[in-house]
Amino acid sequence: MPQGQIRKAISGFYYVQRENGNLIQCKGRGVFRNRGISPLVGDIVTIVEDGDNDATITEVHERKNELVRPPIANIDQALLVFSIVEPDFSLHLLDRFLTVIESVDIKPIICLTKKDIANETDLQLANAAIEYYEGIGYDVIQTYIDDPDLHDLLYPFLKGNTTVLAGQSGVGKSTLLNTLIPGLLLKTGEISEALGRENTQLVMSN
Ligand SMILES: Nc1nc2c(ncn2[C@@H]2O[C@H](COP(=O)(O)OP(=O)(O)OP(=O)(O)O)[C@@H](O)[C@H]2O)c(=O)[nH]1
Ligand SMILES: [Mg+2]
Repeated sequence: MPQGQIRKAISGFYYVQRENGNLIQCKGRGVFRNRGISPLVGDIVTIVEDGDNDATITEVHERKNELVRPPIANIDQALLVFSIVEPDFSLHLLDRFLTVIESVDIKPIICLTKKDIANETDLQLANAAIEYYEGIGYDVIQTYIDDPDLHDLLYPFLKGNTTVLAGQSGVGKSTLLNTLIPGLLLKTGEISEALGRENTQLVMSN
């Protein structure tokens, strides 16, 4: 039976990407509710096609891991986005993120933004942090808005992996995604309404 991965969930419908890349709109199976199964974005599912580009999810496969906020499953890695300034870089918050992410078996990659507006002192602090975290085995990348090297920096990490972006509001997550994926046109510069201020997250894949 056909399988795929849920890529988005809107108003009771799930959009499942098939192996051929096509996205198909699916309903959840009624019995899921009774059994307490709630399909998540990222789930690998079996579907039965009802014709007319419509289908039903009949099985949710075992998850490798899942996050509660936002509710997503089967994440390989997390890009932990921190700005050097505006908002100021926080070692405390970074350590908290690392603890949470690693406890559910997600590989962290630390990403520092806004080096273009950081002063000498801020840059020195950031460089010391980079040296420290690289020294204990983490991958760290540093970037800024419209960085022409962003693709080259990130693609080796992103290719073939399901990645979640995590970070405080205003650190530049949407800006990063807009640079990586021309045409995505996520809103930037505002506090996103749906997801709250501290630890907003977005998913992308491959
Ligand atoms: N100078 C500079 N500004 C940046 C950089 N990255 C993001 N910004 C700006 O910072 C502001 C916030 O960026 P967003 O991409 O909206 O931040 P976000 O992390 O998506 O924030 P939420 O959606 O609220 O969680 C915007 O005005 C961006 O233009 C950067 O590297 N340098
Ligand atoms: Mg955003």
